[in-house]
Amino acid sequence: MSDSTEHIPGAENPEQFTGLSLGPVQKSAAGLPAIAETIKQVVGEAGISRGWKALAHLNKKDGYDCPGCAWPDPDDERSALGEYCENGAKAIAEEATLKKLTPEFFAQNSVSELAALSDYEIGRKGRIAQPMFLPAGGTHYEPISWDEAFRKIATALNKLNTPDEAIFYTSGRTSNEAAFLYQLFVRAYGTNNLPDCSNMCHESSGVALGESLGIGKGSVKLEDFYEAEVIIILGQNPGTNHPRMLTALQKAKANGARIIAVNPLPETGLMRFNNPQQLKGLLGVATPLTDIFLPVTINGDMTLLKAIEYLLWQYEEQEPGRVFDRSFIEQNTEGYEAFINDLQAQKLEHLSQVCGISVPQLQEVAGLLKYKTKIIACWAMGLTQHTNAVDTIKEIVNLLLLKGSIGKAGAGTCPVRGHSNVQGDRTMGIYEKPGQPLLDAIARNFQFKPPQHHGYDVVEAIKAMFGGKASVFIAMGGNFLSATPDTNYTAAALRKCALTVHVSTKLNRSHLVHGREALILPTLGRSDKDLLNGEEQFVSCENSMGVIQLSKGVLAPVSDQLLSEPVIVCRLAKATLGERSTIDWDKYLQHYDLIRNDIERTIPGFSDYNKRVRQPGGFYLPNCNREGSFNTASKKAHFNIAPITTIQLAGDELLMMTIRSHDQFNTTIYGLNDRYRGIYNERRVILMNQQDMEQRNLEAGDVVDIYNHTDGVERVAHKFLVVPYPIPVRCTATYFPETNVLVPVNNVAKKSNTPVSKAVVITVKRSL
Ligand SMILES: Nc1nc2c(c(=O)[nH]1)N[C@H]1C(S)=C(S)[C@@H](COP(=O)(O)OP(=O)(O)OC[C@H]3O[C@@H](n4cnc5c(=O)[nH]c(N)nc54)[C@H](O)[C@@H]3O)O[C@H]1N2
Ligand SMILES: Nc1nc2c(c(=O)[nH]1)N[C@H]1C(S)=C(S)[C@@H](COP(=O)(O)OP(=O)(O)OC[C@H]3O[C@@H](n4cnc5c(=O)[nH]c(N)nc54)[C@H](O)[C@@H]3O)O[C@H]1N2
Ligand SMILES: [Mo]
Repeated sequence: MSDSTEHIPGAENPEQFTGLSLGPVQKSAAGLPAIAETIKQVVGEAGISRGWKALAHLNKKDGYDCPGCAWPDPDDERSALGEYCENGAKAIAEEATLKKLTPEFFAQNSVSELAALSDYEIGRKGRIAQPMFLPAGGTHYEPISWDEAFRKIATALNKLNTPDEAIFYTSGRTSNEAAFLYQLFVRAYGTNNLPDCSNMCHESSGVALGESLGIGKGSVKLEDFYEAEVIIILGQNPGTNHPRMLTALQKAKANGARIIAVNPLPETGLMRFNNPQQLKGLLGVATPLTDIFLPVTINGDMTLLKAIEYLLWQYEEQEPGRVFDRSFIEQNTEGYEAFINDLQAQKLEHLSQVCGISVPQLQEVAGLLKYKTKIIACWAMGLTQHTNAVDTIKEIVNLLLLKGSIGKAGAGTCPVRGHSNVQGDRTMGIYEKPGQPLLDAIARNFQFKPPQHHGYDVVEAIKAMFGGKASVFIAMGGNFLSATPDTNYTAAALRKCALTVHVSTKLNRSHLVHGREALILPTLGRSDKDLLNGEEQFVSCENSMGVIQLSKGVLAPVSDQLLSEPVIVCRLAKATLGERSTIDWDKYLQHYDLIRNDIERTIPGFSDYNKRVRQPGGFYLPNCNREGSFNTASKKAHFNIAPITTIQLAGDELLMMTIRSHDQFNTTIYGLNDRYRGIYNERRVILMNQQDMEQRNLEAGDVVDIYNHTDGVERVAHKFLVVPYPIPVRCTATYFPETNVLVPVNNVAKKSNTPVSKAVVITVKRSL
């Protein structure tokens, strides 16, 4: 047994705090501090000339796609100052760093020593610079050649009783080209076990939109923001997680749009914005953004939406045909009558109580929406990571359908995606439940019969490993251990594997909580120059609004040992499938254009891929909703009727949402500050309402342990500092991933199977 297996997996049981200091919640987002932070981060990690080069090419039409979020770039003019934001720059700094992990580093630091570091410290160590192998029983990773690494994986895969005993995870940074080859290899090998980060992210959106509207993607384009009359933002913190969205919101406001924000927290970025790319913003003149802020209770959104619909229906009764878009409803939808019958039976007072928004405030919202027809609804993790997430998102659709707000300019659905190519990976077939058209296209084009039965999603994959049904785990990026729920359970699951393999840019905790043997395969990041046979290559990505764009790295890789993701997949496929492969992997190793040719033949919407992807700004994929049609079985959009569900809290229980601070990208921790929320130099905090603190005799800075007891299992996150915060009563917030140890693996959203990371039932106790 390696000594690392004695370690508890997370940074969840620290010996000491880093030194919390509290300041005021910031009044506006971005401005000069954001620029200062950008420069500090990038120059600090990459040096001046490399850092400047990295920033100069970020999100330019001939540059590379930001590895930060999936927010789109403007189709027309791109800012001369650069189409990036503070947090995009942090993502670049993280990747462009000149620090690297040499074999000496791994020789000096045992796995268990590294596991004792915090996530922040682990990330600071630098880029992985050569393939590394941890032998069974070993205490230190050792260098290994690429050929030997591929041979080991191939041997492990070919030894399994069935291909379904292997799991192939994908995070959302993987390019279209790499993702397409990866799913092709996995299916040729014989399984659909392709869980991805989407399972924990916007899966609920995909399911809800697919069932209601016939396409699992959003319908709006960036330009729609500039024409919208009302923009509703639910469960999303754009100031931190999609900062360039603030520019779009600012422009929308200038054109007369009104903004409604629905969030338990008064997130700074939703309130006011100092555009750092405008002189006014630099001088500190902020644009107010939100017109109506609704501090909904955690998981109160569906009730809130129903209350708004109820009021709109009352207005419609008073002025028939003026509030609802009757002709849109008649032509394009089904289920309206039944929906209205159900709505009529609701009690406004009750709805108001459940969602925590007063009747007058609800009336204000309904009054604003009454005669408006161009409405955009945006949402992210605050809606998707709940038990009733799919129904809540369908409730958004209900509202938009009533108003005829889908398929016209200035209106529509806008699930704001997370990872920069998470949407593209799905388009390329990274999906454990592939549709028949994809499987048929693969069979036709590649002369093998792909497996037809569904594979494991993330939660099923964890359980399969735990239960001994899967024993080889391969990850194309990401940090599975830290991103998934129930950290201790997941750790036990990974440790039962015979082999865990990570294709990674940076060291993370998933390398340190491993199978009997483990491999780390270093890969090029988005900003790295990718040379194949002496020729520079580019890859392509799909942003949140369905635009396919090329991405070409510009920086010299930190080591000549890094391989690109497409090359890694090809070599792994050759090693594993050998003679039995019907796919010409060597072809793809000549030029990525040849991968794109095969994508074009297999995936709809990519005609003339190689030509169109080279056009400045790329091209839009087809989107039926945008074009005013609905690809459901009946060709109509569906009204959905769902019951109001409330989470019953016993005596001293509270609800906890796990959220992102301003200084992190998912499990990558850039720093210890959450500037906008006024929380500095500490991540182990729990944000609580003053009233809940008083009831428990707690004061700011007191140390508590946090418990969850779902399914009779005691889960504890030790030692968190109490921070009083404007958050609804009985609601609390902590940072992901420190509290993933509390998220029960069995508590998942209905239909999408997404872990419920935003409504964890907890109790807090003063730490002894
Ligand atoms: N800088 C940076 N950018 C990122 C990321 C990052 O970590 N850092 N992550 C990327 C990824 S993968 C994703 S998915 C996105 C995530 O982007 P977000 O979804 O904005 O991320 P979260 O921090 O999870 O924030 C959820 C928001 O929902 C609110 N919320 C929580 N529960 C509820 C609820 O029940 N109802 C309502 N109405 N609101 C609720 C929280 O207060 C918070 O403001 O960002 C992407 N971009
Ligand atoms: N409690 C709680 N849990 C959550 C969430 C939450 O809100 N609350 N959010 C969920 C969401 S929305 C998501 S998307 C998941 C994220 O889950 P993941 O995508 O698995 O996690 P990340 O932290 O984004 O992965 C970071 C790692 O990816 C690797 N990496 C970075 N760039 C590249 C690259 O270009 N190529 C390769 N091969 N590797 C790269 C680096 O080694 C880095 O350590 O977490 C989910 N987990
Ligand atoms: Mo995400």
